[in-house]
Amino acid sequence: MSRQIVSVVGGKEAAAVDTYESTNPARTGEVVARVGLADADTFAAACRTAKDAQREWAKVPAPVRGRVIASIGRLVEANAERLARLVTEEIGKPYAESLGEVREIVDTCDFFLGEGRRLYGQTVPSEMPDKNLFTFRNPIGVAAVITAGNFPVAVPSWYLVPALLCGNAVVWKPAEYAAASAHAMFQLFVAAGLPDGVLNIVFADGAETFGGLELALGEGSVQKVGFTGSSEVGRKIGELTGRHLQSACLELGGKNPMVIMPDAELDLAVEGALFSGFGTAGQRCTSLGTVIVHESVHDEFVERFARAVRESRIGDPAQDVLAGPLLDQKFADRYEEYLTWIEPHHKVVSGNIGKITEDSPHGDFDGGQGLFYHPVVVDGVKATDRLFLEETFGPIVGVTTFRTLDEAIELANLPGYGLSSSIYTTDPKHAFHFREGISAGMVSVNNSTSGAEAHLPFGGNGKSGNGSRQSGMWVLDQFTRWQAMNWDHSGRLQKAQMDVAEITPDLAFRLP
Ligand code: UN1
Repeated sequence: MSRQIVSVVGGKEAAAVDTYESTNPARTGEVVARVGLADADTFAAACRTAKDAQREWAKVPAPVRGRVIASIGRLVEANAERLARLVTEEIGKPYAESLGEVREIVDTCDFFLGEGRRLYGQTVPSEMPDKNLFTFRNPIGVAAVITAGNFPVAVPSWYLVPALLCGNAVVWKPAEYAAASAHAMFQLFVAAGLPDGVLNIVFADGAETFGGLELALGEGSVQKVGFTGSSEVGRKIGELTGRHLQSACLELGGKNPMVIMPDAELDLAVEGALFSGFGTAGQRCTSLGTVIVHESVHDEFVERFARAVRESRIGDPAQDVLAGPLLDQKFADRYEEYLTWIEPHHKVVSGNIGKITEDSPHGDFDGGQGLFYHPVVVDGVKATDRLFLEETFGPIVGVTTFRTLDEAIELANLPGYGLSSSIYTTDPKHAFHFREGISAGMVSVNNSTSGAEAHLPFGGNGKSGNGSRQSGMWVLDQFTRWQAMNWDHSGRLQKAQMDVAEITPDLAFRLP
């Protein structure tokens, strides 16, 4: 029996105007949840409810809010297998990865529960006597969080946990094709004791969400937007928030490069390329885009990489497989379009392309009733190719060559994204030279492009984001605003810059 779920605003179920069926991409006939979709007015109303609830939530002492975060972590841990099974069922992520994803929520809670007892401000010396300066971190108000479904619970937790800890209220709009996983996580957060209205979940399509956000920004009931999704939508959200003098935390696409130096350990590089290219069926924003391999090791690398890809296990995500299906039909359709970017000068070295079927199996797997696709390695990619320049969300990796490290760095930066990157080398000089030159927010050395840890800054530059960073202490600047306070206890009006003591130096002094 499939679940029926609807938006929850202020602790109450909200009206739906449409229904969406979230299906299991490994067996597309199976409905995981029937999701009631709300309209723009409901989204805006949720933001007003959040605004009211936020006032009281901000008064709860931060250490007490930290205890709520601790409880969320415990609840998620106690429900880890259930939640991970649901993620696997709904978006087809291999179970081991789903468990890792759930682990990432717990890691995030572990980090922020202590922040409740820090949220440090500063004491700062004044330029005048008998005057004290302080800084305080204030909550921003209401955060509207709009997330993708490839990480249906971990990535939302990067926004939700610090936002709530800092004393904000949240309206969360998850991807509809991952609605059941999101709803389950929402229930765990609420069970930790969050007062009604502090966290609200609204299911809506893109157009209604955008309309609702526009209304809410106009009414002054949203002070921050957290968005994870495509560069195209990110641009629109950035424009909208900018028009209302608010800021967005944008985590967008990637065309993540992996540079392989002639001194690299090739087997390690192959393992890294396999996981970051085809783990999660290539559907991470940190997934590998293009391998940029030194021309002297190109043939050897491509041969080993292609073999590893051909021998990889694809299939039922409940089993021990490298990759399951694509997230949803919408993603499969888009991925099929990327396959049309393969041109006559390219060489597909991995075998078949397209959907895995009885007539086109991957090993002994015939794809069953699911959205399973062949992993594709395209050699001979040129810097002017669409395949090289644009994100191709899904299981396809390009390969190109270089002569000098500077040339490799130029190629790596060329598409204009800047989320993640990787270099395989045994020479520290190369690693640091690469780090300095690469435009990405994240750099891996002898590791895949994906798999960032939950307490490092996560985020991109260029087409990958607006420079905002999630995770760790860095995200605090997204969910708080600094307030500066000065307190003069001299009993007189001391004017800054004017009533300041001066000590006169002898600037003409020189050593004999
Ligand atoms: C994403 O795909 O939006 O580093 C995030 C990684 C994961 C997060 C990916 N921890 O690959």
